[in-house]
Amino acid sequence: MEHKSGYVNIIGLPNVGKSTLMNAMVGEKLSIITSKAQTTRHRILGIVNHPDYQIIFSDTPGILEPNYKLQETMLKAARSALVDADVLIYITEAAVTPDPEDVFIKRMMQAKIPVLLLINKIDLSNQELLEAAVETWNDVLPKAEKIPISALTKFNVDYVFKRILYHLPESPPYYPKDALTDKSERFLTGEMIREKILLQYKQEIPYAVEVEIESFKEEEKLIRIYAVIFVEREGQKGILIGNEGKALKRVGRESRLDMEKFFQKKVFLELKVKVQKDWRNNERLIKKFGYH
Ligand SMILES: Nc1nc2c(ncn2[C@@H]2O[C@H](COP(=O)(O)OP(=O)(O)OP(=O)(O)O)[C@@H](O)[C@H]2O)c(=O)[nH]1
Ligand SMILES: [Mg+2]
Repeated sequence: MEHKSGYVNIIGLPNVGKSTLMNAMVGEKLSIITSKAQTTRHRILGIVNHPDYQIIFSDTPGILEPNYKLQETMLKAARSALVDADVLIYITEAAVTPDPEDVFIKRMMQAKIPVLLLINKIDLSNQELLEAAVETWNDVLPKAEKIPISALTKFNVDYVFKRILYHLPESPPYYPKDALTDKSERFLTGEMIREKILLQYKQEIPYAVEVEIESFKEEEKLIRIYAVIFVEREGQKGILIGNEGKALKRVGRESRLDMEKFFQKKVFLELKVKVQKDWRNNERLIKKFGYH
């Protein structure tokens, strides 16, 4: 058998389970996952290697109407996934009705590449709802293969994997065979911190926060990480730090445990909070934070 390799791009509305699916496929926690919409902000690759194939998954931010500049770059990241895929995965939930006027759905109707339409979270759904969803999608995207899954419980995830392998083109690998992602350790640690913030705070804090890793140094027995958490306003700084610094300490502790698990090594983590006024609407700052 010839070697197979290609890009499998995962798109869908916010919060449908794109990152959960990619992590399940890759077997590593590369993308952060929370119950809040707009958790993923960057396009991130997760690579599965085998002697006979290399599958490059691409997790993307959820498709949304942008309200500020950061969301414009998030939408661009999602759009870019329509362009360079060998297999396209569109994730949805049974209760969501497709809008045939939606730009992404229109693009999928015209797509020449295979589209897998995954109806996720079926552990929360019922047969009737599921059958109705498949019927609706059959009208909208007749050529796409509809597969009910649960990314969380991994129901049918192995079947999706088989379908991807079936469609994957013959090609030499695009990345070295030991590559896991295109993102740096710095990026991944920044995301681990952002995940803890999304989980711990309510309302506007999760969306107003950006994390920058100032320094990441791997020593013999320890990884030493200094991170800055940026917020948009002075008031948010106080909420983030919390009474006697307790809230921030908890973010630090939980992030560190995650990092130690991921890197299999002891981690020293120091967090600082700074105000970067209205960064979400500032093109220069968005670029500086690594959004393209
Ligand atoms: N019950 C159930 N929950 C799921 C399933 N898949 C994902 N979730 C949950 O749905 C929420 C969102 O999951 P994510 O993987 O972060 O979703 P996403 O599409 O990447 O979200 P964004 O990055 O914000 O666009 C999390 O709370 C997940 O645990 C599933 O199959 N069943
Ligand atoms: Mg995500």
